[in-house]
Amino acid sequence: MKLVIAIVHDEDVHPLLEDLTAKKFRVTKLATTGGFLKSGNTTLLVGVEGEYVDQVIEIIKENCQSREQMATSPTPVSGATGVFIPYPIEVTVGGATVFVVDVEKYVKL
Ligand code: 2BA
Repeated sequence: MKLVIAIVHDEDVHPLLEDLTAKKFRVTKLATTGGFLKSGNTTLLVGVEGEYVDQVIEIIKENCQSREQMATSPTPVSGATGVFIPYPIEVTVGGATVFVVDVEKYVKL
């Protein structure tokens, strides 16, 4: 068995969950926060047999778009006055960040 861990944009979650559950995949949704932007995103856990991993990734791909998002630079630049001025930067977030890991044991009690 494999565990697909997908970090996705909050705006993509609803249709993605609909699609996964309609195809009978079991999903757990976690509210998470990206370390770089420090804004909310969503992490989905999907436990599946190995043969279904590609299908899950395909469904994630179909439902998740990449977006341009503004952030404040984590390393402010120093101006001529020596004052540190944070400046806005644009980053491309997603479609999705996906990890696939082996599940050593799966038990339902
Ligand atoms: P964040 O850490 O908030 O990152 C948001 C976006 O900022 C990233 O989009 C990337 O475009 C940019 N970014 C991140 N770290 C950067 C850095 N050190 N320098 C310049 N730009 C940087 P994505 O790559 O699509 O990642 C979206 C979210 O997925 C991340 O949110 C994070 O929550 C998660 N993620 C991505 N890669 C990960 C990894 N290797 N391990 C754990 N979580 C990861």
